Amino acid sequence: MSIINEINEAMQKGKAKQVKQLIPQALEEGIPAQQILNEGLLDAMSVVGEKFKNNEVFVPEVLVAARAMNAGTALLKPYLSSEGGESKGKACIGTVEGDLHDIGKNLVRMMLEGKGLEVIDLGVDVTAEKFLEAVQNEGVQLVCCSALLTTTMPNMSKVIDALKAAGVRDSVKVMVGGAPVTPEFAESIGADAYTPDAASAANKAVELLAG
Ligand code: B1M
Repeated sequence: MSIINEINEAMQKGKAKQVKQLIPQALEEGIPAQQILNEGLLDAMSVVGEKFKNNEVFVPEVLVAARAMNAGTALLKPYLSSEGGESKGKACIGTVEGDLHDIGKNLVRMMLEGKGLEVIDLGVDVTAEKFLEAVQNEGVQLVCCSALLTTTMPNMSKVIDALKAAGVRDSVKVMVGGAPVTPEFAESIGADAYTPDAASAANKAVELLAG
């Protein structure tokens, strides 16, 4: 079995320790970090997601897979985040109120940092007020909201409303994303940008801050 398949299998089984052992080996073999992320970790998480949808696995299994995923992405971070240097701007990122999914959000943060942005990670279940505080108190220029549930997606709109009510909407850019989010939804709530994945989010962030 190839090492990528071994990572994929360990990931699906939620074996974080094994994932952490295999990733450095794969890197040593010269496999690019992006390939390990896509084929080893993200593909495995899609399989877990499909099984979850079909009631073949349940929350505990998904949770251990998520832990393995976060452990794996942490190891890949130095290889994915390459640009560094002087800060290109300040962003905050969080998963919106009511939503505890953080894997995608963490990947987006990692890619933004890789593009040289300073990023304040507000975590999960972040209220509109917390996003607003980051803008008012931390000098944030870009607000990034992630949502994975159709039920929490509308809370992105609350973030924009809070920025408007406080009179700071025009001084920041707002980006939204996450599996259920669409470009139409982003436009309907008045976000500045929607991107479908972490890499395009990072490119868009640089573009928005430069503009
Ligand atoms: Co949940 N869950 N979950 N879950 N979970 C989904 C999202 C679901 C689609 C599964 C399913 O039914 N097939 C479903 C949502 C259905 C819906 O709303 N339509 C669901 C559900 C129902 C639930 C619970 C309600 C289950 C329950 O309790 N009965 C519950 C809700 C808890 C809560 O949030 N309040 C729940 C709980 C959990 C766990 C805690 C067990 C765990 C999360 C652990 C964690 O994150 N630390 C979990 C997981 C892991 C999933 C699945 C399996 C995987 C999500 C994931 O991490 N994907 C998911 C099924 C699936 O997606 N196939 C599912 C990998 C990740 C890299 O992708 O987050 O999409 P994603 O991020 C991508 C892009 O979307 C984008 O870039 C990322 C990388 O390229 N992106 C952005 C994300 N944010 C962005 C922001 C941007 C730009 C791009 O700009 C700012």
